[in-house]
Amino acid sequence: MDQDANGVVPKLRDVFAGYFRIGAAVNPRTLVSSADLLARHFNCITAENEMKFERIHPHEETYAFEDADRLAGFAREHGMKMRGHTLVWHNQTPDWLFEKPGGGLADKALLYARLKAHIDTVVGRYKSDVFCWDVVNEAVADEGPELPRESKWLRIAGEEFIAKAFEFAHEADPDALLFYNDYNESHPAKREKIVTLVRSLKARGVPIHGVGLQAHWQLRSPPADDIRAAIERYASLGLKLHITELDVSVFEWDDRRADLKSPTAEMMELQERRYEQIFRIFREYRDVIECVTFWGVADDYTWLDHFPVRGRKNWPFLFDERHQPKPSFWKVVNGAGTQE
Ligand code: HAH
Repeated sequence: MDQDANGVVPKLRDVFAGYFRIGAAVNPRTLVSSADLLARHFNCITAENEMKFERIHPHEETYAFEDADRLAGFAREHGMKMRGHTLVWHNQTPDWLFEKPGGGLADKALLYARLKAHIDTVVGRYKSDVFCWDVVNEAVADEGPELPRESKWLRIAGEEFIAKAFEFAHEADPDALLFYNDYNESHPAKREKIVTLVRSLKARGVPIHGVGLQAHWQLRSPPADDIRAAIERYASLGLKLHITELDVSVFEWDDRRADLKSPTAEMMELQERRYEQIFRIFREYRDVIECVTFWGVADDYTWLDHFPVRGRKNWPFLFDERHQPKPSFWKVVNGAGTQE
C-alpha cells in the first residue's frame, strides 16, 4: 500500500502501537525543521547532544539547561516520552571533570563527588520528563580480550565507576529505568563482553534495567543472524531492550568513497530490503523490545554526514531529504500489517 483509503500516509507510532515506541534523536535545529514529522510519526525523543556532559555541565559551577529544556518541553507538549542520553561517557565530556584543582588527574573521591552532583542535578531536573537514562555509554572495548575501554573514568576509578553511576542515577530518580548502551552490540565478541559486564552488574545487585542496542548498522553488516543472536543473549539476562540509535548507513564501515551527491538506486534497494529485515526481527522480539529510536529523523540531517568520512553525505533513514517517505518506509509499514 502507498497510502490508506483517504490518501494519508500512516503514522509510524500508530502502526507500531502494539509493538514498541518509535523514537527519534533530535537537536534544537531538527526540532524545528522536522517538527511535523516528529509530531506525526514519533512518540519518543532523545536529545542527540543536549544532555551530554560537556553540553549541560560545561564548567564545574555552570549548568546549561536551555537547549535540553526546549527538547523536554517539545516532548511534553506533544505527549511524547523522552530517553535521557547520557550520564557517563568517554567522549563529549569536559576536561575539568577529571582534573584536580591546580592540575593533574583528580582522585577517585573527587571524581565520584562531581559525578554524584552532576547526576543529582541533571536526573533530578528531568525526573518528570525522562523515563529512562543511558547511564553508561560505550564502556566496553571494541577489540581484543580486554573488557573495559581505556578512558579517564577507568584510569581514575577502575571498572567500579560503572556500578557507581547506576547507583547514583537510581538515588536521583528511583523510578527511572536505567540502561547500559553501546555500539557494535551485535558483534559476537563485543556482545559477549557486554553480556559479561551486565550480568556481573545484575549479580552484584546494581540497579540496571535494560540494555541499549545502538544499532548503527550498514546495508549488509552486521548479518541478520548476529542481530538476532545479540537480541536473544541480552534478553536472556532478564532485562528490557531498547534499540537506541538506529540508522542504516549506505556505506560499509571501511568504505571511504565520498563522491556521491545522491544515493545510488542499488543503495536504496538494498536499504529497503535491509529495513524490512530489521523490522521483521524487531517485531518478532516485541515482547522484549520496548522502544525503537532512530538517531535522527530524515535524510536532510544525520550525524553520518560527517562521520567517519568528513563532509560525505549519507541517507540512513525512512524519510528522504524532502521529508517524504522512502520505499524503506513502506517496507517497514507494510511489514507490520502482515499477519503474524
Ligand atoms: C554514538 N556513538 C553516540 O552514542 C551518540 O551519542 C552520538 O551522537 C553518535 C553515535 C557511536 C560510535 C562512536 O561513538 C564511535 C565509533 C563508532 C560509533
